[in-house]
Amino acid sequence: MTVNETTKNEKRAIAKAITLIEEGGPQAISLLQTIYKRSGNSHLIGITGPPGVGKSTLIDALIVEIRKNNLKVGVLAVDPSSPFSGGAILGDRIRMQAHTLDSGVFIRSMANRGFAGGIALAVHDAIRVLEAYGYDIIIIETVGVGQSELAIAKLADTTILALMPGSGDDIQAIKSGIMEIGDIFVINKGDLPGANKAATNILQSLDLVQEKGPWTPPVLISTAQDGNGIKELWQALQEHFNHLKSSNELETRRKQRIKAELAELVAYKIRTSCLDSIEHLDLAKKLVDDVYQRKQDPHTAAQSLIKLLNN
Ligand SMILES: Nc1nc2c(ncn2[C@@H]2O[C@H](COP(=O)(O)OP(=O)(O)O)[C@@H](O)[C@H]2O)c(=O)[nH]1
Ligand SMILES: [Mg+2]
Repeated sequence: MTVNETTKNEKRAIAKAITLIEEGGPQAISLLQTIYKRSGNSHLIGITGPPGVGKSTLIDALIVEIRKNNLKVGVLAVDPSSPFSGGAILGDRIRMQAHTLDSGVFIRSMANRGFAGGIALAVHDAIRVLEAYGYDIIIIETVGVGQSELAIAKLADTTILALMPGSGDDIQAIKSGIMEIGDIFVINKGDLPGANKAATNILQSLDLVQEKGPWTPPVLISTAQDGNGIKELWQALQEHFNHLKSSNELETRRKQRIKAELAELVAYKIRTSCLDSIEHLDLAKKLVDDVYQRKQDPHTAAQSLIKLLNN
């Protein structure tokens, strides 16, 4: 087999694995059981921010920088806010297509359609597949500033918050409480007027919202289209990862993620089995009737249902 074929086969296997994960079900779980031990060795980078600020373009440029260092890089583009945004996602893929011939680059879009356990859980698992295949750097692109984006942003070791000048994004970010999640701030479209002003705004508000710690989030200005500021961004990403590793922060963050994931998984499983019992178990159906007929209040019935589920 030629190197090219090996690469093709590997990428095909990864794509298939991620599809299995998206579909959910027992096959996905047995796959994850097999690969889990080999995962956990990558630098997970989240990049989030409003649509149109240039996140995909930044990633595109970062890939070039990362490949110069001969590291393998995987990209998961997640769009949880718009289930019908096939067009935008396709746009991402076309732009990044130049990289798809490169053996060290894997790019995949994950849209938010019908993931039984929520998209964050599926992304967790997709990351593990890339990790198991030796991808050193994994970049997760998410859109917007909503709750599900926050959940995904928290999947990363390092989170980049990308904004652009003149759009009021900086003010919006400050108001909506997402400043806290940024480890690195990038004002992209540095070629447009107001980039310095936006950077100053961010710097000033960082003083207010983030506790002073051993890591001071840098605020960078980039022009992703021309590749300007990308070297500095890559540098900052490495510095942040080194900081995480040399302090206990990497372990703390990763354990925090495991806690959140376990809680999420357990909640999902209990919810599923609860809904199933309510539909099918006579004792549970009787509880529903009792609540309806005002013989029991929902709180008491819920306690009884928990006991029922535990049996
Ligand atoms: N002027 C300017 N436009 C840019 C820059 N980077 C990206 N763009 C453009 O901004 C638009 C949105 O970029 P995209 O990467 O898709 O943004 P995303 O939605 O955040 O992923 C595209 O038309 C890009 O070509 C930049 O540095 N300067
Ligand atoms: Mg994009």
